[in-house]
Amino acid sequence: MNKTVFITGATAGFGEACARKFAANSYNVIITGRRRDRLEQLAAELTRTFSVAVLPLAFDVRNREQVLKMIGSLEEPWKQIDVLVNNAGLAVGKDRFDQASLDDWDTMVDTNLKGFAYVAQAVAKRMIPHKRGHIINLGSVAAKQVYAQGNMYCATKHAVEALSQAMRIDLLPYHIKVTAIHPGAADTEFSTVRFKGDRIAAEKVYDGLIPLVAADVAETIFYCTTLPEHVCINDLVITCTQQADCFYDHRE
Ligand code: NDP
Ligand code: 8X3
Repeated sequence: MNKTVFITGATAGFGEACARKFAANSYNVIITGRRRDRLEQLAAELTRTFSVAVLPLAFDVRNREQVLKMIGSLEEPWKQIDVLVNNAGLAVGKDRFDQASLDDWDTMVDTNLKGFAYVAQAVAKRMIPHKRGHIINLGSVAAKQVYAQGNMYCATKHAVEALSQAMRIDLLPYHIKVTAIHPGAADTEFSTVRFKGDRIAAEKVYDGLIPLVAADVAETIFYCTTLPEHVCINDLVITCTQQADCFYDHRE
């Protein structure tokens, strides 16, 4: 029987690439995000290309009731989730601490921290009765270091790091693996969202770099799910070869 993966943020970037990678490897996929049209297009493509079952679910991870309803009401054959890719997230703005918008901060906390935790808990509850499962959380190099004007984004990603450790400890009795993946600069819609549609500012982030692309991160995430039952990659940092961490890169 095919396994099932539940992916948040599947309308773009890492989540979309994960949907393709897992479907190509015969997983049935639950794809989620707010943009319903993109979910429907992707669902049609995956069904056609890979002959797997696909369930598109449009919801906002910030809405606790929606998260609980969507995940709590899954029926056969979607009830048993083998892998969660807990990926939906964003940076909004890149401003000094004293100048940053409180609305931007709220959006990041509500999405990257609270929404992230709501989804993880709801899916963990589905995994617990089966005493198996794999939760893959998207952190960032910003979970490891704090850079100038990264304030609240870095704080939410440090929280992802902390909550990944917390999940790993508390879910030990249920044989649930918890992997935190921490990418560096990756060319997705991330920077366009961060700079609120300013394409020039977004493109500057990758100037002189051959950055990661979404498929690189999806390959790595998928690899983590292929290890034997008794082996878990707990924490993994992945950057492009020209980037060492948040502070050092070599642009040509
Ligand atoms: P993208 O902007 O390309 O994709 C983000 C995804 O998150 C979209 O599918 C979006 O869907 C979804 N999303 C955002 N807000 C919500 C919400 N409130 N409810 C539901 N879904 C939401 O970014 P990436 O793929 O690059 O980023 C994915 C994750 O990886 C994020 O957590 C990000 O912080 C992290 N990351 C990114 C890096 C990068 O350089 N790109 C590096 C390190 C980590 P929709 O808008 O349809 O809701
Ligand atoms: C995204 C990577 O360096 O912009 O998490 O924070 S960075």
